[in-house]
Amino acid sequence: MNKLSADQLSFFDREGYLMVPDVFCFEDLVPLREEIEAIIDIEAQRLHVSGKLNDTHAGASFEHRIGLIYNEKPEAAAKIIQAITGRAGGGHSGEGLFSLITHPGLLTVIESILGPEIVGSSVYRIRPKVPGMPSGVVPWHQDSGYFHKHCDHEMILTCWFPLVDATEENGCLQVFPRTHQAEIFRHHTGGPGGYLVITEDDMPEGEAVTVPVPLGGILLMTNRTPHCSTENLTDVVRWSVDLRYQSADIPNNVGELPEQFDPDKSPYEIACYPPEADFVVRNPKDPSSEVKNWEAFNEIRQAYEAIRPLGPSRWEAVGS
Ligand SMILES: O=C(O)CCC(=O)C(=O)O
Repeated sequence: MNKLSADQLSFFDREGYLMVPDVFCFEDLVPLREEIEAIIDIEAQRLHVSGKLNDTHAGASFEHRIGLIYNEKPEAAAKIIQAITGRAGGGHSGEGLFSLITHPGLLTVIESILGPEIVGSSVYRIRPKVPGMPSGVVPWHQDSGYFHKHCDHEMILTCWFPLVDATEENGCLQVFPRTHQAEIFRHHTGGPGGYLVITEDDMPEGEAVTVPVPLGGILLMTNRTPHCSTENLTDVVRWSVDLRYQSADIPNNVGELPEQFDPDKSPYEIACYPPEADFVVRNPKDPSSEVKNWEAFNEIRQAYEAIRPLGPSRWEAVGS
């Protein structure tokens, strides 16, 4: 994979987003798909044995299985999804995911925007948008709404990619272009699905753009690009991953254990999102600082899964 071209970079700077096709080949995505399938299988069997699920839909494809389970028993599907996403969304730290986070072609694209010293930013998510499941629909927000205010003017690059083709029909993302140079819009807690939301009154004027992403492609966005995702109107589960990267000089918790978190430090020394672990993925100046293997990545992520430092709390509830 090449670096982004001058045209791609100027599109990203102007619009606040960029879709890049063919970053991954299908084989790159297979290990993560298989990891997810294995968790679904174990959890479905467990629920079946305890009488909480009649049919494990063992023969169904990756694209359909959790949707079929949801149709039969929504609570069983929710339990299985939690086994994949963990306590708060970023709990999976398998080798297949690590190989995508550190994929050399992807990091070359990321480097075009952030420079050569790249930190894997703490918030990543694996999302199944199951047809009919309300929590799959994510309302308008800027990712910075979730981060500490002192990081509002830093660049935390979101890299969103699907594990199946993401189309308008199955609920790909919509972005609000050319608004990422503005301040953070007001958000509220308790939006649809329990997410943060920019309510209609606080949304900027203009037109949203729907961004389908074919399998293998990625959607890049800034942390100040408003975006949302719409309902899945198909019978295919729109599995996706959103990763984030930042340059090494932005506040982070690299090298800090969760029990060492000190909320009284000067704000600029506190990571943009303290509850989960940041980790170095590329640093040509100091290669020894990179998280080189999956075991080290897994260890640091699971330490934060066990003990989650306090996160930002900067918005009021909807209706308050
Ligand atoms: O995948 C989705 O539906 C929403 C993703 C999103 O909002 C994000 O990556 O910040």
